[in-house]
Amino acid sequence: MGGERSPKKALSSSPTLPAPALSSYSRTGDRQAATARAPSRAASGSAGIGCPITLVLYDNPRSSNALKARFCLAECGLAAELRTVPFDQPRPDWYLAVNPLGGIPTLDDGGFVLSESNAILRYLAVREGRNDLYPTEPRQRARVEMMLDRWSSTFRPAFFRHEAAALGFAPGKGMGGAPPDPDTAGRIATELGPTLALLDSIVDADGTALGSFSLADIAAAPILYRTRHTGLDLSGYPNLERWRDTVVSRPSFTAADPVV
Ligand SMILES: N[C@@H](CCC(=O)N[C@@H](CS)C(=O)NCC(=O)O)C(=O)O
Repeated sequence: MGGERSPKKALSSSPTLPAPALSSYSRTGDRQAATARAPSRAASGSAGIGCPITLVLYDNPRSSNALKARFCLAECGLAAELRTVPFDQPRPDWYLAVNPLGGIPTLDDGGFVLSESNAILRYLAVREGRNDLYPTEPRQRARVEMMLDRWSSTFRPAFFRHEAAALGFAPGKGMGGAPPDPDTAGRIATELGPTLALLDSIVDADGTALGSFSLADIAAAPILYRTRHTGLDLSGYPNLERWRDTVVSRPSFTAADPVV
């Protein structure tokens, strides 16, 4: 909790790709301050010799949707500058100029600006030719799409109810922005039983959503990770618990600097 992270953390490598080099650009959310405080590596626009940074992620350490994007960047071995957008509402004008809807995250790839975290995941996978994450074969791709949609429409909102009570959510402040309410969290955990059982019944038994690691796992990982901090007990749901433990154990997830 608390959203603290190293401003210039060297991130560990993904299993199959060179070390990603995400670097925090600023936590102020103010462009001028960001420029003034940018770590030299980010300010020089370079992730290393011969490896220029072209990607900018408008980010917040405590945003689960931004963590999805950071996880995907790390999984793809991509370097990016991270520019912190404050949770406070209304969003600053400089960010509304980037994303008029104000949601976090947004990716800027050399002037191509893209918001909506799932769109960012799809774009990065296609950009990097990661057919393992986002298959080109129509039926395999459709299964990933189905899981992404199911997650967004059914399961993520269910988990959110519990997170909001357990961690204390305030609109415009995010998780941790309000006092936790353990009694309500306990009641909601009980209510979530059938939904957790349903999710347990549809995810693969191998520790991934669909039988091999894909964008569906990247999209769910931040919320699965949060259950380790909210006290939501998954021990009665073996596939779900294995899914969480497998996905959040990936080096690329650690490299994405998860913050609850
Ligand atoms: N559909 C958008 C949602 C973006 C979104 O709502 N992000 C959160 C942070 S995780 C946010 O900006 N919340 C507003 C707030 O908490 O003030 C996406 O997937 O990128």
